[in-house]
Amino acid sequence: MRALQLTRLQALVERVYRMSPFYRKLWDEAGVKPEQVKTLDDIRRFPFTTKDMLRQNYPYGMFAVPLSKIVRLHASSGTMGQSTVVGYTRRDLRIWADMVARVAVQAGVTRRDIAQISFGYGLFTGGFGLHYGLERVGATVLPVSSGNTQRQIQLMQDFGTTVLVGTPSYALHMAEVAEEMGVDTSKLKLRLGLFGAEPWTEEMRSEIEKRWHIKATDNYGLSEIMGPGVAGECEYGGKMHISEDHFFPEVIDPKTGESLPPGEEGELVFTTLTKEGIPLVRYRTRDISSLDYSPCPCGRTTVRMKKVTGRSDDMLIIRGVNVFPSQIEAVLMSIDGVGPQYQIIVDRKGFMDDIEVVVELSKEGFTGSWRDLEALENKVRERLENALSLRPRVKLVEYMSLERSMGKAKRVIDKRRKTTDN
Ligand code: DLL
Repeated sequence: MRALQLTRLQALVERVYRMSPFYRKLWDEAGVKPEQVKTLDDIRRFPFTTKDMLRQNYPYGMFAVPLSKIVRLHASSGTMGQSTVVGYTRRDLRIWADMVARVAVQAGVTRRDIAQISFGYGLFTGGFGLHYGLERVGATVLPVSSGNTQRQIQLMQDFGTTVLVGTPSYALHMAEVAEEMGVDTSKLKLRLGLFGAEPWTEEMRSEIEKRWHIKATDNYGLSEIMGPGVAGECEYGGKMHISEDHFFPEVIDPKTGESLPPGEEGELVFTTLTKEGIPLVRYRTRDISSLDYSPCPCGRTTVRMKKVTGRSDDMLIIRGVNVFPSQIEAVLMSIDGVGPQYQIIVDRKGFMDDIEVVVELSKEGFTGSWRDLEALENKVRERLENALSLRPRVKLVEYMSLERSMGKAKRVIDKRRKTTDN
């Protein structure tokens, strides 16, 4: 693997230097040359690539092939500022499908499966990415896209869907709708879920598994690097195997940029070893994870990454305390009576940061007694206070009153910032 990565890395930096005016300028200014890559560690001499650089070069400034060689464009999702555009050559698309196929097979998909894709089809990479990868496996693909939830559940019953593919938050919403429709989820053929595109906690995984009677697996990717297909869990779960023959991973200290040793948590950085359309060298993902090179019981030898619990930039700093939305989610999911739907609203009152957690009662959560409601609210507040070292305001709201998302859930509203970016 190391030898393969080095050969690919050397070819990559040489090609990028030749074909990309952006990288030539960046590397000339940093005083680095492709010939300096003699070992894998030499990659550390090269400057990082950031999302801002992609934005500044919108739309095609980072492409390393002429547009005539690009056969597909996608764009990053969820940004309120300038979005970023990615282009794929025919070869990029073939490798992409192979990489998503790996993720699917690792999770347990076979050609006998019927896979319902509930990711949006469009500029977002989720729908098309999973689509071609699952076809590559030979599974029967049901390209439903996101939305129209009742119909999704109808199709699931009619066609005998065995694998559900989408965001974890949408999977949970679909379960609620199934329940409302009176569908007994234990009677469905569904057995496996491939979920990704947003952070989710172990508690949320258990909830999805319980409600759908399936095994829920995690997979990770980002449009800039390719889309889905960068990493995914195997049958042992927990950590995700990275396809490191195509995506070379590093973990750095997000503050200093220093490389961190295996096992230490920091920001994930990827170099695309084989990509043609828009190759990236040392792309900073902002995602927080760590790398594990120890052998996996499944027998695959690729490095594994820890589940991404947050981004270095979704960390909220509230009155000086660092808070990750995932910490709040874990607390809420551990309390009976409140559901998995919540929102975190951060604002500034005068000079003070103010945090409010709005959480929905579960269907059975409202007993009809105000006293019970008050007790539940106090319990939520106390548990959050213990977990966060911070006293948030808590507001319980009616079951089904918060807006559901069909794609990535929007959990945080930070009114202190002008724009948000995920
Ligand atoms: O979300 C690609 C994708 C689609 C991955 C479908 C998996 C399944 P973007 O829209 O560019 O691409 O968003 C990428 O989403 O940097 C992470 O912050 C977050 N993310 C993606 N997968 C996971 C995951 C797609 N499994 C950004 N866990 C990334 C946590 C994830 N966060």
